[in-house]
Amino acid sequence: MRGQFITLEGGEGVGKSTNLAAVQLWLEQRGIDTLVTREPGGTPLAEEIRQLLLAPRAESVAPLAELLLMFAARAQHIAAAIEPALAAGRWVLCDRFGDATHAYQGGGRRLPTAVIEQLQQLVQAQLSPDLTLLLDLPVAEGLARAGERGELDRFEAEQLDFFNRVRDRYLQLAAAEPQRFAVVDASQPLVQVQADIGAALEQFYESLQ
Ligand code: Z5A
Repeated sequence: MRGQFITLEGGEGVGKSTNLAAVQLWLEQRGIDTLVTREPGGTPLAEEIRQLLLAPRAESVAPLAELLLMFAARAQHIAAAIEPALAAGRWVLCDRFGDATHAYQGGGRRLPTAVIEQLQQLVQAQLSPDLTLLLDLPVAEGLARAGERGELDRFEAEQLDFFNRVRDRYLQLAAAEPQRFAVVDASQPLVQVQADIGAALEQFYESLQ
């Protein structure tokens, strides 16, 4: 049987990395063989593209060039890692996926949705997450948390307005597909965030039985 595809999404500093480990543990405790991966990245070539995308640089990057690089990395990730895992019955847990493109390149960079959807159709075809955990946090709180980490990458160096557009777009995506998204209030203490994530996973798991 084909595996399930779970993604973790959210804006800057919402706690994706922190909670990814908790989701992984939840899956392991149920004996579910899982590929844990991330975007952009997840294969050697896609990780090289990630470095190109995140590196601060003097040359300004055209939004369309950024979008095409995101989808180039995704095409490789799907072909070399995600699809083979799902086809083999493994679950895939991915730190960011296509919703991040709508939020960052669509919301943040203001690229038209129709352009993103065209590339999505080409690269992802029918592939869509079965469950998306969206960690939601006011932008200022996320930036304060992330700010404690030191040097900023090319996205982290963006302005408040950019991150507000990213958050708004994520919430719009979640409202449009409530059956796929579980929105978790990431401003709560970590223990409560993880309890809410556990409840969403439990509900999803039971829906498959
Ligand atoms: N990007 C894009 O533009 N388009 C796309 O299609 C895709 C990606 C796929 C890299 O992503 C960039 O790629 C990303 C969007 C773009 N840029 N940005 N921004 P990334 O996922 O690698 O980068 P990131 O968003 O900066 O994630 P991160 O660095 O891993 O941060 P995080 O996972 O959200 O946060 P964290 O490191 O787990 O937590 C931050 C701090 O908060 C840390 O000190 C924690 O201990 C603390 N924390 C976590 N939870 C709590 C709670 N509940 N209370 C208090 N403190 C907490």
